[in-house]
Amino acid sequence: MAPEVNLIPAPRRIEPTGGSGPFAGEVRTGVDPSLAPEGYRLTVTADGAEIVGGTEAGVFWGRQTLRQLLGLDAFRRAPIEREPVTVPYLIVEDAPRFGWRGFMLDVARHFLPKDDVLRYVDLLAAHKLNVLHLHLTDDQGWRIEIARYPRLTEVGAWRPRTRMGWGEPAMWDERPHGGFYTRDDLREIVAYAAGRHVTVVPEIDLPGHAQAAIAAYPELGNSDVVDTAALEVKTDWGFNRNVLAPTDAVLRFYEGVLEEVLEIFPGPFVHIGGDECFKDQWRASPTAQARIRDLGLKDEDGLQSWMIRHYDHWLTARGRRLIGWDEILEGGLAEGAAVMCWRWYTGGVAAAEAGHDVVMCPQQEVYLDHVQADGAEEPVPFGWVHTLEDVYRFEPIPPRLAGTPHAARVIGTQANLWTEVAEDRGRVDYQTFPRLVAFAEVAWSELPHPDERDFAGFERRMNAAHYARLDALGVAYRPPTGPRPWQRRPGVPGRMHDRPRRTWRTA
Ligand code: TNX
Repeated sequence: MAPEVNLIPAPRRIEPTGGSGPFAGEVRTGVDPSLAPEGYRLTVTADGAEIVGGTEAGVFWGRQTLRQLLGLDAFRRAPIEREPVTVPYLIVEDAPRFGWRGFMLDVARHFLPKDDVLRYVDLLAAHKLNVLHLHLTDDQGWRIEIARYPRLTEVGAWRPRTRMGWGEPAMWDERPHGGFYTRDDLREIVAYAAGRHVTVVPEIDLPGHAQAAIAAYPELGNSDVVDTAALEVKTDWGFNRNVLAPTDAVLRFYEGVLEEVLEIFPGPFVHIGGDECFKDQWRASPTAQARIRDLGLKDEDGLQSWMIRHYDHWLTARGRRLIGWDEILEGGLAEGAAVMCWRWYTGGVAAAEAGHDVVMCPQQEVYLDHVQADGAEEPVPFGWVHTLEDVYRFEPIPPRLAGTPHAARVIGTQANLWTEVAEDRGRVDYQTFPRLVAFAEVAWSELPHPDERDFAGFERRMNAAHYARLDALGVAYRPPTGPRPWQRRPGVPGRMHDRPRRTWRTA
């Protein structure tokens, strides 16, 4: 009997050509530019396998498909089977739906050691995801070594203790936490990812989410309204009023940071954050108010968009493109800038209609820090419930754009893992898997309308083959039956969103 073919993400076309036989190990590859750039054709016969890709990336994705046909040994670090594996003879023709198939890892809230990041590159590649967005800086930590500003990591990468969970009563892990990647670590991550056709997108978050930088260099903050010298790397979570000052010195400082970022990361996109910038300090600050007057701006929101535009032009002049969270849209952007939509579909729709490229990652659908089931056993209560099925039924093209020319502005989609309540690799694995597998199929495969998606078929492939692949890869995913005892976090308080979750259906 021919072995079952349980490919994830589902390819466009599978044509069994009859029979099966032992795989002798031969793989011939080639490039045919008439195929889609990341597309491929995989042919398995008694003579071995042939993979023709539209580019080398296509060949690489074809190899990932072949790997799934080759059984679990192909997912272990060393083979353990003595017999050659039996493969079905077939032709697979395939190409991705979206060019940006991303995953964001927040290494700022909790530092994830370099080895774990490299492992995530492998896990993304195995699922045909091609963008790793590293959220490198935030209030709670600065994780990228910058040669000209050593205090960013000497001071900004460390905190004395950490809020455990995100609820009341407050609980603390009294152990100091921190860490950072050297520039060479990051070059290694970039090179390792490039070898797997994964692009690393660095994020330097400004003008909010920057308290770790202010703790290192107090002159970056609004020192005319708060004692920035007394600020420390933040130890708990949530909105933060301590934001960067809108001064020339701050603009120059971050240009210095970005110059080093550009040296390390060769990709077209640089993420500058732009989210959740509280304006209280700017309202109170004579310096900020003088700036608003001098620039002839309307208000503090104008100031934020002036700062974002500054880096937009700065990056464009250096041949790169700015991408930021959907708040950057407020106030207008330069042409090449792209928007990452995290709040419903609203920002994505507005950005696409204004002619900007968009990556859809709404928190209502694909925030993997949110819990994946109801119930007291689920660690750690946060956000809305996004089940595996919810993620499988996520539709990246906003309904309002579907069928319009603006839909082409949606260059892709991304799942985001914030790590306030995911403190180590085990928690990161648990929150990310298996939902990232469903997400990978959404990003790669041409799935029908969410209502018509065959979730039962996806689950069947998961149960028949893919959980075993994750086991072979050593992924500590959430089992379909719920957390294992050591995956629970009894007593760690969290906070669920009280507003009802709005989805693509109601957007
Ligand atoms: C909102 S998404 C944030 C993050 C938090 C996240 C928690 C975004 C641009 N900002 O700072 O970590 O919610 O889900």
